[in-house]
Amino acid sequence: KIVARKKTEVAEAKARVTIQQLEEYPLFSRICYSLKESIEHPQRTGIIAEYKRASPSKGIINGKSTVQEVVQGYQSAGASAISVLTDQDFFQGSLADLTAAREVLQLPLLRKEFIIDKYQIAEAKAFGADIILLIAACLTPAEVESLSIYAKSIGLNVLLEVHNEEELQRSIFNSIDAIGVNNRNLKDFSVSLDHSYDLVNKIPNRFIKVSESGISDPHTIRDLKKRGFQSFLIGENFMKTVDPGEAMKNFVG
Ligand code: IGP
Repeated sequence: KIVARKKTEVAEAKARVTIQQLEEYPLFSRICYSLKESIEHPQRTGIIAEYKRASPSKGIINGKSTVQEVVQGYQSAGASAISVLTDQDFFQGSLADLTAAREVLQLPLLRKEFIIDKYQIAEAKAFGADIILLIAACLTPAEVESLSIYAKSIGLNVLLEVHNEEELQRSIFNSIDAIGVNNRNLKDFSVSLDHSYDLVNKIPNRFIKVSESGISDPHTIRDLKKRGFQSFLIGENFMKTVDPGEAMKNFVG
């Protein structure tokens, strides 16, 4: 269903602004930050901190904190990268949020979106992203390959998201930089860290390994690190507080 909705959204967006026009946007020609370099930076935490106003499972998580105040807080708490949801219907996000985040960040910025078309990748670059997400569950292997090759050709970093071994094995290409294991099942929203624990040793070491979703205590991060993850995508645990940046400071401190 989400794929059908995104196809409609992309068709409508293309009718307003063409891909050739996106390529002329000032941000389209910026040089992207490297996700790998930022994750290896010794003063940073490996955390990809997410700005998430709402979600399909929780409804409104934080309707008050603005994107700029939150991402600045995350940046000063030692985030290695920032994730901003751009999906409107499920997450109340937008491309305007992405650009607002870009304005105040000196860190790699992920466009968190259900990407099914090259057009959304051009948009990601034009609105200030450094990283795109490709969700294996929504894409054929041929699509993962062609979309990741296009993203690399315009200088973006590519994060592939998988939820099980079958998705992982069919979706590995050299045009991918990082592989994230989503601990949340996108069909029933149940969360289990076992997905990360089961898959970490099946991901080749040339990829940055990211554990995504449902991380709510520092002990879990230490455990995931021991088992081979370099990065941790965290949203709700910070966003559900009145001051997400402060919550991250306390979490890492
Ligand atoms: C963050 P959490 O449980 O910390 O809020 O999870 C992030 O992993 C989650 O938002 C996410 C997501 C996605 C959202 C992971 N993959 C794909 C939308 C689409």
